Amino acid sequence: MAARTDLFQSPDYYQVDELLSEVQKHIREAVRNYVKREISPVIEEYAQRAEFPQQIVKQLGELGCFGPTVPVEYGGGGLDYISYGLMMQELERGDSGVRSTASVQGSLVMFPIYAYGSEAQKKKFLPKLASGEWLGCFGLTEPNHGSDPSHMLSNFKDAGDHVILNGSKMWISNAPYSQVAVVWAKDENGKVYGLIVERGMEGFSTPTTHGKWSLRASATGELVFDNVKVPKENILPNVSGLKGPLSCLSKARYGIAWGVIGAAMDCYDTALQYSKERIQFDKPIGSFQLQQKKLAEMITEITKAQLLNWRLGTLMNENRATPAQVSMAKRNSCEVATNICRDARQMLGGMGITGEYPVMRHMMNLESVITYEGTHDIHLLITGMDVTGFNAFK
Ligand code: TGC
Ligand code: FAD
Repeated sequence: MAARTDLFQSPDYYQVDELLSEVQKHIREAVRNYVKREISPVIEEYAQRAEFPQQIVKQLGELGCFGPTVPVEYGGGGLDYISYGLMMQELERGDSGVRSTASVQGSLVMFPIYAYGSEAQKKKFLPKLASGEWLGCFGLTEPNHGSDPSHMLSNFKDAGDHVILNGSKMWISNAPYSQVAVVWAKDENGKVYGLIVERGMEGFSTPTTHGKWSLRASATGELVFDNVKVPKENILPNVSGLKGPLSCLSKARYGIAWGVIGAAMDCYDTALQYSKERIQFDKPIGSFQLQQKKLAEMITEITKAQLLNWRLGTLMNENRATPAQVSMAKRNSCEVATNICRDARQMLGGMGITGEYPVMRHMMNLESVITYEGTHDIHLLITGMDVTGFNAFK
């Protein structure tokens, strides 16, 4: 398959660009150019082969996509949340797996070490994670506890200067290539803590998950802990309880809300161009009302989501965004993006199922994104509980 030339033109129907600062636009441009240069030409091949493009780890570190909101003194970017959102939008415009690599590293590995770690932990881990020298992963989900992590079985017991960790985690992005895993497990009193588990610790393994039809260019695996000796200095000292992992998820879900709109923008742009070039019944298919309805609805939903994301970013910058607001944006963006990618695929007819165009890859990726970081149903129930005060989970 020939390398794809990326001719993406970003839709901005309501001049949302005018809401962005020059710095934010500059950051977006840098990431967009990186995606055009390094991701779009090769990502389809990696996805077809179900292979993780390992070179992106260093590249994303150099570009500043790991921990952009972490302070500069720890190797982060010291940037605001809208800049972070724009980065995720551009990366996911390339591929959800690329954005996944960045959002796991920044929001799920660097953020908890920064927010809840000791000074020694921050100094040891953050600069290497920020630069891409090390890759990290986040272990919360277990084989029998996905939406309900409160019943997790992974546990550790006190053994003097270290603890003994047992259990397993499933569906862990980046796991097979990670040097570091932030793992959530219960102590002897059933209280949840975060542990930094390092590759090479005896009894720790990360088997790869095979056979995915989605996120094929992202590496997914298990984390298996068989009496792993974890030094006590690797326990995050400043958080306990489920709010530790859940607060990380709020940061990552925010990034996803922006990210999937990037994928939707790519599908819209592809379908729009195709509709002007593809002739049937002696006319471009874009001149038929049914195809125009799809395009009109796509650009309407993209524009609404861009504005919602921008407003949420403003609230994040002011430290006023609630987890329920983040859930609403994650859910809305995933729904909108999933529908847009499906419609775009239909507009491309038979060509829509091939790797000549990015649409089917985005469409399949989004089936994971609408499921991870809290399923579509879970986010609906979070909104439902927020507005009614009634908990419908249990
Ligand atoms: P609940 O009693 O509601 O909450 C326990 C404590 O946590 C607090 N909290 C939050 N804090 C910060 N941010 C949030 N989003 C929070 N949500 C809850 C809460 O206030 C409470 O604090 P405290 O002080 O009272 O103890 O917990 P619950 O057991 O009833 O569960 C609630 C529920 C179902 C919403 C939650 O468990 C949930 O969100 N489940 C979904 C699980 C999930 O999202 N897993 C994601 C795994 S990671 C992943 O998918 C990575 S994919 C990465 C990629 O490749 O991009
Ligand atoms: P389940 O929780 O078993 O849910 C099955 C169905 O039941 C869903 O439709 C759900 O909405 C519904 N359901 C569950 N509870 C309720 C309820 N109370 N009311 C109504 N409906 C309900 N996890 C990590 O920890 N780290 C990672 O890096 C990570 N990466 C991932 C990468 C990929 C590619 C995938 C697919 C998953 C990843 N996950 C990761 C796991 C992901 O977060 C979980 O898959 C997700 O939280 C759902 O859990 P589950 O798959 O066990 O589904």
